[in-house]
Amino acid sequence: MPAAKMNKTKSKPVKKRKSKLIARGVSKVKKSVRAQAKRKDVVTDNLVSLQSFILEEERRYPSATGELSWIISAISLAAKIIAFKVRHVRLQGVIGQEGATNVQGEAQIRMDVISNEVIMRVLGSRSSIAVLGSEEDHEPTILRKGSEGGKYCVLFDPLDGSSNLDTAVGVGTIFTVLKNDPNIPGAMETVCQRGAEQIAAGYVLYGSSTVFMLTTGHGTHMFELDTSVGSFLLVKRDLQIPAANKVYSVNEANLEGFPKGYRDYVAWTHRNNYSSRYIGSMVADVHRTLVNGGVFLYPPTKKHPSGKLRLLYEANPMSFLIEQAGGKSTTGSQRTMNVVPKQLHERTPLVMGSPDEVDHVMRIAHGVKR
Ligand code: AHM
Ligand code: MG
Repeated sequence: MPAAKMNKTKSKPVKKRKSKLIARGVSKVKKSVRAQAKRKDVVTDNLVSLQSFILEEERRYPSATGELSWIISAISLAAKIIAFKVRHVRLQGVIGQEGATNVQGEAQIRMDVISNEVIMRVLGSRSSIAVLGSEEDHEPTILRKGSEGGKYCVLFDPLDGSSNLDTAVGVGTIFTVLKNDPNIPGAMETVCQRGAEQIAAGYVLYGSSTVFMLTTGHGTHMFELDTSVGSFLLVKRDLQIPAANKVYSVNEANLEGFPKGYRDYVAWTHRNNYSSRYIGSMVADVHRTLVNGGVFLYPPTKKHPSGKLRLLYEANPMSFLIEQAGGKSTTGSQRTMNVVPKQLHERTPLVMGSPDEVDHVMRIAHGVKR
């Protein structure tokens, strides 16, 4: 066979095979992009950072001064610093107890103190803040009074669930922003506002990824920290909690000490094919509940007859996020965000999550037969 002919006959099938392979490759890529787009947990929208998201929110209000945006931005800076420390607790030698107890009489973990300092430092310089209140401090800290300005108060739990740090379990920062009324003289009175008055609230979960959840009263939005660029990026706008899911989250070891109605509820879940999930770190338990549905509860116990969780900087911000995602939150006797607080560290019983699941708890806890 002449050489030219040989080449022709041999090269044709190679070219064809090549173009077939390319075509197959392209269609595979197209399919995978389509499949990704269908999966609701994959971001296919434009990339939006927390900073630009806040600016976009701010534009809803022509009279907005941008002060709230500065506060949220400062909290995100604190979150990045704390996230780094949480991920390196042993390497940085910050594991273990501080040796002191906080105002609640609980042993302070070193990271509680460090996280508190970080948040105090990033928020302390913001001229828009009048009062800061932390789980770790006895009294609210007054930064500005009366004519010195300060439009807002920020309350926070710097590192919730910190006793879990030893075992690398997810922990978190919870915060809420309230309006400051310069006419109210005492800091304690100023911060004692109903949850329904919150201007913004959120939490940061330092888990297998670092997640920032935020609400300013227009839905609940989820951001994830991209460590390569050092920014929280929007991964879910307007998160909706599933209406129901057969999962309850409670420290069942306290069962004997629960009021009868809550014992009945737990017994009811056992008869009705429910699953139990309890991490013992509120931010992680509530985050799972928000994303997957179910109910998270901390009822009154023998040890904590008024509940264990703190109303102002744990229950209220979480309730705001849950309600904005279509869920419910109650103290067992009223909407959590309607409680009029008496002091910064007040505790409350809490039931929150998917609306149908919260209804089940309340129906059984109040002995309503169906
Ligand atoms: P903390 O703020 O001192 O960390 O305590 C709050 C934590 C929550 O994260 C969690 O939901 C709860 O305490 C767990 O309590 P318990 O160990 O009694 O189940
Ligand atoms: Mg806490």
